[in-house]
Amino acid sequence: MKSGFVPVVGRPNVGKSTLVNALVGRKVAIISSRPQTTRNAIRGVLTGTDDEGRPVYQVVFVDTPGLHKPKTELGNRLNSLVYGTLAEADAVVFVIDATAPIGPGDRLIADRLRAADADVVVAVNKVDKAGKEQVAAQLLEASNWDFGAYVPVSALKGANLAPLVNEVVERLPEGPLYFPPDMVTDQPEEVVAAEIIREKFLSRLREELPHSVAVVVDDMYRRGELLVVEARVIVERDSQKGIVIGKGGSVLRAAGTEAREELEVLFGTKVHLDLRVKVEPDWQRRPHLLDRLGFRG
Ligand SMILES: Nc1nc2c(ncn2[C@@H]2O[C@H](COP(=O)(O)OP(=O)(O)OP(=O)(O)O)[C@@H](O)[C@H]2O)c(=O)[nH]1
Ligand SMILES: [Mg+2]
Repeated sequence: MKSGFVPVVGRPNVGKSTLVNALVGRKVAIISSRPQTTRNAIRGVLTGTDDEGRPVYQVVFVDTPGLHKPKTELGNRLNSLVYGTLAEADAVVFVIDATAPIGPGDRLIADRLRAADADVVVAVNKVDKAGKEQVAAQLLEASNWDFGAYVPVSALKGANLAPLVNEVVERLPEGPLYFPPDMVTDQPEEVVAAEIIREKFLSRLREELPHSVAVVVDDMYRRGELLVVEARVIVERDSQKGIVIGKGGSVLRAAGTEAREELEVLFGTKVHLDLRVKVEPDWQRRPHLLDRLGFRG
């Protein structure tokens, strides 16, 4: 059976997480229109089966943070995390955005992938939003990199994903089932819950603020019919605390309600979400706080 680990890499906001979710058929990673949404390596497992339901291949996609010019210690750690995933890669999906010109950021990643000797499939994403000529020009320019395959896709519409999967599976070695066939992600429930909560704040916050927000779930436990989720929303400054809470608590309430509703569907139970906002000055720059928040150096 063909199986292996396949990091999905690219610049921020090109649609890596949307693509991984579409490939595995479930939301394993949160999405936002803000760059630098993803902050860890998230495994999304796709197990292909034959007519009798027997596994015939298994791709462990690894969604990764967008590669960017780091401005903080967090940024440094996220970039090294991505490059670290290349060490265990059997193939790599390199995502570029069909609606934006190929830039120095994309070229830098292409160079790093070549240096790592990775077996690369380039996914030209967002073709639903790009003109035919734009897509053709993009494919032509990207083909200069001389990677293994180039597949235009729309992660959002789920278009042309089968050819992408075929190109990936073709590149995998013979290997074992790394995960049970029905398992889609190996993220702990606390992490999934924290990410869903963070997602609800990202879309409500402007400019640099989304980067300043982290969410930690401290406890999850049953109380009668209820699943109680205790979480902290961490920001970097007092002024941000006000924004995250909103006028009369409006932002906190709206984000909290939306998060609770999604958690209820996900866990199949009524949820009580206990959200507190806490200021940790400059947490993105402070190594010991990053350690505590789970961002390994
Ligand atoms: N039109 C269109 N939009 C897309 C597509 N894929 C992703 N998007 C949008 O692009 C934005 C970024 O998507 P993400 O999946 O969060 O991008 P990402 O590459 O994971 O971003 P980071 O985690 O920040 O690196 C969101 O607003 C998505 O809805 C696509 O195929 N078509
Ligand atoms: Mg992402």
